[in-house]
Amino acid sequence: MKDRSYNVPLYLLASILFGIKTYIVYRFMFNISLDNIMQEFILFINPFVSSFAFFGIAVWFQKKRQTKFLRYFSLLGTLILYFNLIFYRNFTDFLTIPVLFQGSNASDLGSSILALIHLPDLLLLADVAIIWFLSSKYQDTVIVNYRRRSKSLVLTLSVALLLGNYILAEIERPQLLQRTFDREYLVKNLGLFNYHIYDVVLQSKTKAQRVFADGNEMPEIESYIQENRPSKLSELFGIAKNKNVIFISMESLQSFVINNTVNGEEITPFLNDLIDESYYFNNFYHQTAQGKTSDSEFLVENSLYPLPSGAVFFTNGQNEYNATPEILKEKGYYSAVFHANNKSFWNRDVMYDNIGYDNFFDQTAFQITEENSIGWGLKDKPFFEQSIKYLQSLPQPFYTKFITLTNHYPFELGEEDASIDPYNSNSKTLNQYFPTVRYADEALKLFFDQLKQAGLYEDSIIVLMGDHYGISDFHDKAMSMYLDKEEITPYDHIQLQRVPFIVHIPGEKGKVISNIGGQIDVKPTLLSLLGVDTSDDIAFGTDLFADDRKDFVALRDGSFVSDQYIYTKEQCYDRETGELLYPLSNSVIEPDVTNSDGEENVCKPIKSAVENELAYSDKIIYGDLLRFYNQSNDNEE
Ligand code: GP9
Ligand code: MN
Repeated sequence: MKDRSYNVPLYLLASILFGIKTYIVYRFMFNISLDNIMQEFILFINPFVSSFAFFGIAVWFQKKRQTKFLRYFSLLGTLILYFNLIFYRNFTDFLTIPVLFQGSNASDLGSSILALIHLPDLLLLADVAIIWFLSSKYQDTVIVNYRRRSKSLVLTLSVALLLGNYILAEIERPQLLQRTFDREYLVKNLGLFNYHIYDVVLQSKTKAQRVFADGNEMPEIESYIQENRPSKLSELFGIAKNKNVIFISMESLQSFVINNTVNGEEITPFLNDLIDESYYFNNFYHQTAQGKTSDSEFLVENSLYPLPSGAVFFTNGQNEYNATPEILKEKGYYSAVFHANNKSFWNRDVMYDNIGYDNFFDQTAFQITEENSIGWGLKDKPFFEQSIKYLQSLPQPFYTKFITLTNHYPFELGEEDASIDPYNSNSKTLNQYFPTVRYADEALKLFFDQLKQAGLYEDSIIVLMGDHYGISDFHDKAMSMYLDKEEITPYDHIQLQRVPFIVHIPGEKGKVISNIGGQIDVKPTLLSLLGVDTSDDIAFGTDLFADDRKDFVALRDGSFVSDQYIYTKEQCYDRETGELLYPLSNSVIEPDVTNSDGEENVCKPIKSAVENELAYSDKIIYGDLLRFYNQSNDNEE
């Protein structure tokens, strides 16, 4: 006999049960960090939003199909959730399409899989059992047969909820989808299932571009690179042969703070002293785009440009590369990265593995407590302190990269760590930037001392680089006040994209070098110091110490700096004086015609060269072209 009193629509019940279950898994089985109430709220709603959207589809089917749909979708959803959980228990990360189909991670699971399955996990099937039970016992009452209007209403509601969820997520993390910071962010803001859909779309796009590439573009690119190579090795070639490399990526450090003061206090006393005993490049530009730190890493390791949008670490983290750690491995180097953040941030775990890093000391390698962290996590001083023991234990020679974190927007610092006062302007961001920069400077000083104590200093070269800007255009007014300028012009904006690049070779005097350069040049520069022949390398940068270098630095948005000019926003400036050369300020003329004095636009030829170079680099990445190049190289051997 059918019990007519039980008539909750099954699709609704399924959404709620599945929502609750997903929330429990998110909150208590995954280890998702929640920094504020808004994040808690989003994490709470998204399981329900996505399960309603999926199970809501059921209303469009007739009885039999609807029953099947609800049964099998709750089972499938549970399996997806569960596979992620098992994967997460081992890797503290979420599944991605490449991991499933080609990655090595998933296969590593094999042996340990039994240990990752826990008996209480069976409870995760509870709602599936309920759905199956109700759908067979009360099929007539729980399966809905809506009119078209109600069906559309369910659909409209689903879309509205998804949209609402997305808007909240965007508020919490602007450009969440374009930038793809971190799988954890995507999961916590959009939910696991929406994350998987996003991942599938992203991966198919990448795949499609790759499929149509066959490598016949390579010879042209190769000859372009050969033509632009300096004809002679630099005088410093091999000066640091077989030395350890300690590369320090300085979060948000811009050049304008170097040898500068705030409220009458020196901002970076340690760096200012260090520069006197190092090679310091004061016209060195960052070339990053949306992938921020990861873009700077990409430039440094590969001497290729990051992508105009998205983070190449994410979109093309599985490409074939010929990165510095791989090259140095052949020379007997051991390589490691130190960074006290979630290893999946910027897809670093996947990318590092792919480009040959032997070890990644991520946040799990560090003792992180409430006291020793601020803002994004572990403070720089304890970060360096805790790293030393690991560094000492590495086989030598080593190639290591340290990525600092404290000087990150919003530049928070406890009173006990602030040695100088904030600036005083309408921008809290700029005001707080100075004390955090100083903190980072002090952390470096400590690190150098510890390197010396540990006996690691003498045999190493230490390279420091700012990863990207810290103060965006948004703070131009405060910035112009600080720099004592009337306004920040587009020319000033480009000049503010300079970041410090310091090569410290113990025992060498060094000097200030004012030639222009950029992050793209780090790989050839470093390899040349280490005495590694790079004449076959597909790299767009050149050794910063070489004489006849290519005379422009391309920024990722197509702006450029050349020996003589700075070009940005269709305007061409004299690099030294900042004078606007073209177009004249009162006329809006297309940049490829002459100015009102009939003079040829001096920036135009360089502009085409820059566009051409960026396009070559993008082609390599989108088409994964190095898989053809590296292959043909290997075959020749
Ligand atoms: C995160 C750190 C900061 O791990 O590298 O990233 P950013 O926001 O600067 O790219
Ligand atoms: Mn950064």
